[in-house]
Amino acid sequence: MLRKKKLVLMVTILAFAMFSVVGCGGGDTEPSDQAAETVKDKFDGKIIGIDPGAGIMAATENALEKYNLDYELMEGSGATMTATLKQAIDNNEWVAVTGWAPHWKFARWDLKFLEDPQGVYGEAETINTIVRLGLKEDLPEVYEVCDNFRWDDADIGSAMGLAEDLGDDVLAARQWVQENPDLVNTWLPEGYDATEIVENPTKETVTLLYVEWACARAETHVMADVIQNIMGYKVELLSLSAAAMYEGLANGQGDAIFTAWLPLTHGEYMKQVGEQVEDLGPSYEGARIGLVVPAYVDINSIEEMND
Ligand code: PBE
Repeated sequence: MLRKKKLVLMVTILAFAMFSVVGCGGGDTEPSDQAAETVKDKFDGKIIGIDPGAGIMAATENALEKYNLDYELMEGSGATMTATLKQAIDNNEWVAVTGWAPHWKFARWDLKFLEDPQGVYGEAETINTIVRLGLKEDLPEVYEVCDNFRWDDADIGSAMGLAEDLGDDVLAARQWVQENPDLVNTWLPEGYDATEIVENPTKETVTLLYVEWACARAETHVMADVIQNIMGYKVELLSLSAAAMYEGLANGQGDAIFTAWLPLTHGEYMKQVGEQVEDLGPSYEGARIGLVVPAYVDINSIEEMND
């Protein structure tokens, strides 16, 4: 009898305790800042950007306007963007970055693009190879290999992954070319073989322009390796801002670029250089830009960033 009474009492105490923990009884047991935390608070009011000349930065300014987002777009670089992403993921915090595919970050972390119902970031794009006028006449074999350059998601993914793992773009490109002779042979002009290395390149100097974006680094260093170590040309690599890259190609200071994202991301730059360059078409199809967040962030659309 006594035991039963004790049990009833305990159940009552337990029920009361649970009731107050859940907090149905009123707001004063809830920490007020947690209740008020908005999506914007969770993102700390920031979108982590990259270099100001990148097309994705202009597209994101556009997104801020179209979706009426009161966020600060932070400038940085591809490297600071991935460092911030890593830090947030290590701390299980929310973070929104200007992100694009192909990129090694999708293999390293579980990430997602936020939906873009207004289509500010466009559809799937192609990554094109663009050369200076006159390259065809001056260096026909170099023009030919640039024109033949084509690879898919697995190819560029492994090239970017190697560069990230080795921390050295030149060594990574050499290793990638060594590991993919069949594909490289489909790019080479007649008479060359991807497994035959030129020890001392003596032919003309070829100048390749690029920006420090992970994909552009991989494309450019792989092509530099092919043109130099298999075809025997001297290769000069120039790392520039996006604007300087397009200007340099248009005024003939550079011979080729491998990172023209079209039609949207570099649409403005291409309009500016107009007929002063030659577009050799896509090396890659299905590229994409947008806002990228860790998969655990529980919103799915850019529209929800205002909640
Ligand atoms: N990206 C990578 C570039 C093009 C290649 C998407 C960062 C840009 O936004 O211009």
